[in-house]
Amino acid sequence: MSAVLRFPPGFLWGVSTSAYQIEGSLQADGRGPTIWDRFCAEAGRIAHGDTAAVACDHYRRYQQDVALLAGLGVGAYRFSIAWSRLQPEGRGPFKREGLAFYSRLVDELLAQGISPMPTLYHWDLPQALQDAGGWQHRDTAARFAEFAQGMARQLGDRVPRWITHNETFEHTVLGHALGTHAPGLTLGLDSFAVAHHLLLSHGLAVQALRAHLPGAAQVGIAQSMAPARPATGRAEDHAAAHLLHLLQEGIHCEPLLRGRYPEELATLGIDLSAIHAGDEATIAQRLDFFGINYYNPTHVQATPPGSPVPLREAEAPAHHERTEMGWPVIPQGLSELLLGLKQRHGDALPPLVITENGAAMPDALEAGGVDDPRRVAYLEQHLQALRTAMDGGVDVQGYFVWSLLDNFEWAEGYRPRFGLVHVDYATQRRTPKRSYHWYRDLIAAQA
Ligand code: IFM
Repeated sequence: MSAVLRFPPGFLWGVSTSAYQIEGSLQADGRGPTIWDRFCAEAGRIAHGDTAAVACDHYRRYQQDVALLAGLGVGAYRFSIAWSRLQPEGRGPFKREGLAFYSRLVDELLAQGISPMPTLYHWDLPQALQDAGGWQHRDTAARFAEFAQGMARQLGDRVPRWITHNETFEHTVLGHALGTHAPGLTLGLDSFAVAHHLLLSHGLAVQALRAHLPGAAQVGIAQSMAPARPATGRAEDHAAAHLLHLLQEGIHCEPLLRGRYPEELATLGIDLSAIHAGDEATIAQRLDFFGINYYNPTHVQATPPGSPVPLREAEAPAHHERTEMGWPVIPQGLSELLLGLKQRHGDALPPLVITENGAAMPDALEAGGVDDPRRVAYLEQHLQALRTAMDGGVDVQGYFVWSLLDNFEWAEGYRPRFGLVHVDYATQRRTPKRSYHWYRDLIAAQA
């Protein structure tokens, strides 16, 4: 183990998953339909017509998956709770069966000495709430706070760390601005109301959680963050990169940390009328930790004048290695991001946790095993970059690999494999990859 991969005592090692990507059993125990069920049923939305109907069958095989977590030796497991298993229509009394599932999962984790870290919303809105206006509608924020309160009441005695949302930027942009994710809306910059209501719901949920959790419980959010890089030296591409920074960190980070959207937003012609008096203060609840999901910097190009959206993602320079998602491998982007956040936000920045980092690689199951040296190299290089940022004064308290299992990668279906554990979808057989053993050894060596 190289010295650079030594982390402070108490550093939290984990892995992440999300409900829709692994659970399957979409009809079980009275679960209500979600926007992703509807989206997957629409022709042409998901690669190869894949659906999450079975996924990793985790709903029925969770004990086996907790055993895999125990074998890894992780201190914590980040999973998400499927809102529509508790409230099939997004409101009303909680279903006993849904509660029983997450309660059993939490107990199983605790029995193995693994700290449960649930995310309350990882993109799977109950369809009934979408039918009532979804995140464009302010009332959805209040519904989410009620859901958070119910979960705190039910699991608060056993769950020490809570995450409200996963990646409000991606959910806004892919789901509501560009339409490549559920619910498939193409609102462009008019999707700002969605972003605002997601952030507002976060603030309301933090209040609801704190009102019902023991004092020591920690509450945070997991946001996708990436340095925005101009694709060329052209002034318009620099302006596009600045705009992306504003749309991502400006909207999805600044109000959380500073209680204000950037003033520059008003100059973009975005309709900001969704912001009511007092909302920004509600959004800026104190955070015990700020979760960062990092994969790669975004290279940005301006689109021609008159285009429906003012910028687009460009190819990264050709010399970068690429993952199966086509994403460039740029570990220094992580240290640049973290040091930049520290510089821009100073003491307003809570302790950070890397809530997702990982790579889809061309894994093959051969002779009963999966040799994935490129994933090992990816993780090792990103941990080195993390160490660089920590040595530079950034307070990072944990690191979670995306993902424990190969799983349903949204619009990309099952082709990209992100797991430390290979899943044979025909048999549901789990095979730990070389990266699983590598991560296990890394965690053990820290102890
Ligand atoms: O699979 C997703 C996850 O749901 C959210 N963050 C990025 C991952 C990889 O695309």
